[in-house]
Order: sequence, then C-alpha cells, then structure tokens
Amino acid sequence: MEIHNPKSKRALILGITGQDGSYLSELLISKGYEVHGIIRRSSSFNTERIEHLYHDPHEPHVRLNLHYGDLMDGSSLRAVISQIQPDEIYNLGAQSHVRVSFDQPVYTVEVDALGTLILLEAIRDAAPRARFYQAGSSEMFGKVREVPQREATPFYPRSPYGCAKVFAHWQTLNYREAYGMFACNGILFNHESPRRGETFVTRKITRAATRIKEGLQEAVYLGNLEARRDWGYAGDYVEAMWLMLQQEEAQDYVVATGETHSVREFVEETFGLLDLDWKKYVRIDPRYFRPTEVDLLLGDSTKARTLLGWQLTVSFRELIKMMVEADRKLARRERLVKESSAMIQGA
Ligand code: NAP
Ligand code: F7E
Repeated sequence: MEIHNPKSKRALILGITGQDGSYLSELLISKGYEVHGIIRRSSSFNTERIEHLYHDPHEPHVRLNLHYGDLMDGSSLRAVISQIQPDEIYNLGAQSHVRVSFDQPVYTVEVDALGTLILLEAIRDAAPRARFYQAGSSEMFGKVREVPQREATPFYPRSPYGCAKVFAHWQTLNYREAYGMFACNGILFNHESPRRGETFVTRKITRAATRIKEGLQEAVYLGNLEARRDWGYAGDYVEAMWLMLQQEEAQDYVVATGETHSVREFVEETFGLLDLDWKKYVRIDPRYFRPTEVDLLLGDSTKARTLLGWQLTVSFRELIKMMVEADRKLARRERLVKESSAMIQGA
C-alpha cells in the first residue's frame, strides 16, 4: 500500500537496489521523505541491500515504495513519475562496471547514456519541476588532463562506460539550459562500503582477505595493482547528492577525498589489518587488465565543500577497517555454516 503524506517530500530513486541507492534511501527516510524506487524484474532477489528498509518493524508508516521499471522503458518511467509527482529524482541506475563495459559496450551505452536521456524526457513531460540528480563519474576524466581533477577539467573517457557517462553529463546540462530544469551532475570519485558490489576491486580484496583468514579461500587473482584511485565512503557521498538538490541554483560538483592510493596500497592495508603477508596470497591474472586503463584519479572537491558545506567523515584507513570488519563477520558465519553442515554429514 502506498501512502502519500502531503507534508513529506517525495523522492524517486533509479538504481535503488545498488550500493548508493541503499545509502541514499536510508538518508532520505531519516529526513522524513517518502521514498520511491524503480526496481528491475529479476529471476532471483535483487533487493537485499534495501530489505531492512522495506520491512522495518519499527517503522509504522510505509516510507519505501517500489515500482517495476527500467531505464530503457520510457513508458514505465513516465507512468511512475506522473503518478507520484516526485520533488526529487536521483538517477543512480547504470551498468556501472568499467571492465564489463568493454565486453558489453552497446548495452552499457544504451542503459547509461540513452537511458539517462529517456529518463530526462520522461521528467520533462511528466514532472518538469522535479529536481534531478545525475550520477556522473570520475571515469569521465579518464586519461587525466590535469591533477587534481575539478569541475573545469576537460573529459577524456577511456572506456565505453566513461563515454556513456560523458553523454549523460552533457544531456543533463543541456536539459538545464534548454528547458530550465533543475538538473545537477555529481562527478563522484570512487566510493566504497561494506555494500559495494563484490567484483569492484576494494570489496573483492576485503572479501578475499577475510575469507583467506578464515581458511575459506587460498588466493585472490587481481589485475593492475598500480592504478591509483581517490576512494571515499559511499555514506558520505550520498549526502553530497542530496545537498546538490537543496541549493537555490542547479550546478555540477566534483565529490572526492583529495587523496589518491594505489590498488597495491589497498591490498597492503587490508592484509595488514588481518596480520597476513599479502605477497603469499595475491596472484596477477591478465584477464583483469583493461584494454585502456585510467591510471590516476585525484579529485578536488573545493566547490562541494565550500558551496554545499559537504564534509568527509571516513578516512581511507577507516574505510578499509569498516569493510574488513563487515567481511570478517560474513566469512566467520560462512565458516560456521560449513563446519556445522560437515558435522551433520559426519554424524
Ligand atoms: P551499483 O551498485 O552497480 O548499482 C547500480 C544500480 O543500477 C542497481 O540498482 C541496478 O539494478 C540499477 N540498474 C542497472 N541497469 C538498470 C536499468 N537498465 N534500469 C534501471 N536500473 C538499472 O552502482 P553504485 O556503486 O551504487 O553507483 C550508483 C551510480 O553512481 C551508478 O550510476 C554508477 O555508474 C555511478 N557512480 C558510481 C561510483 C562508485 O564509486 N560507486 C562513482 C561514480 C559514479 P539491479 O540491482 O537490478 O542490477
Ligand atoms: O577498479 C584495478 C582496475 O572496478 C579500480 C565504478 O564504481 O568507480 C568504479 O570504477 C581499479 C582499476 O573501479 C582488479 O584496473 C586491479 O584501475 O574497483 P574498480 P573503477 O573501474 O575505478 C568509478 C568512479 C565508477 O564510476 C564506476 O561505476 O582497480 N583492478 N585488479 C581491478 N579492478 C577490478 N574490478 N577487479 C580486479 O581484479
């Protein structure tokens, strides 16, 4: 059942089942929003990250409403937008894996580039006064033209994913200028958390190291250890998305920590926290290298900090510790389940 509380602001999130969608939902619910999300039909459950919000026994009002839809299906988007008349719309939906975008370039561009345009058209038609957030990416800077990267740094994308995000960025800006829509681009650098997808490098490392520690895995296969990224905490980054839509004027902002670290440093720190010598467990597999790599990302978020008052709360080392602790719990649970099923079989 959906409840429209006239006093609550209404938000619609595309990509609500992803890492950022789950943190953003939590943030908006805590601020009293009525939150709506678009989910894709899937043959298995894809709502694990928002389960705790959907079925919260302590929350008497329904604050999370899910609707089936897809960025490629303009008619379903138009129907949902027209029905709920959101105050704010966040487009976090994407095929977001850079390596996969080389294997599925056309699909990635369809969803990430064309999908954004389809959504913008649906908003222009059904709720032109809704405020719009587009999930832009530091991958648009690619082969970087300056260090650090800021809003004025020219784009040089290095993957189908990066190219698609550049298209979506310019479309968003164009809808702002052409139709006066309140549309913002966030140019977010890498952000991670215990809810990060397991095939992104940070989570792959923390998951593997903790499973190795618990005797569940012998080694982990990685690609380029020398790539450098500006890694922050997803919980901090969704706050910046929300702040962008609370301003008087729609603008674009870089969101980053201002620190860069290599994949190798991430590995060393993770295995170090578990008292493991990473060199014994990390193997290099060329399959994880990319045809074109983004070697160095380092963001300058002066504008977001000054105009939005945005602040970081979690450092690089605290982020790794948080991810290691969460994954250690998962690995322990997995080991206990294995041990008890072995005991039952042996009984
Ligand atoms: P994620 O965990 O991969 O989540 C992506 C979300 O998009 C999922 O909810 C997914 O649904 C949904 N989605 C995929 N294809 C869709 C389609 N055709 N129609 C509607 N929804 C679709 O990504 P994330 O890390 O939360 O990132 C959120 C957004 O920020 C993405 O646009 C990403 O490209 C961008 N971004 C991320 C980072 C980062 O470091 N995390 C940095 C910059 C920008 P399913 O669950 O059904 O697959
Ligand atoms: O790779 C290297 C890899 O896949 C980071 C997405 O959220 O952030 C993310 O894109 C680096 C790359 O993230 C492995 O070559 C080494 O240099 O974790 P990643 P990404 O490509 O930076 C941006 C901002 C987004 O917008 C994207 O949506 O790590 N690397 N070995 C590896 N990467 C992976 N995935 N797996 C490896 O085994």
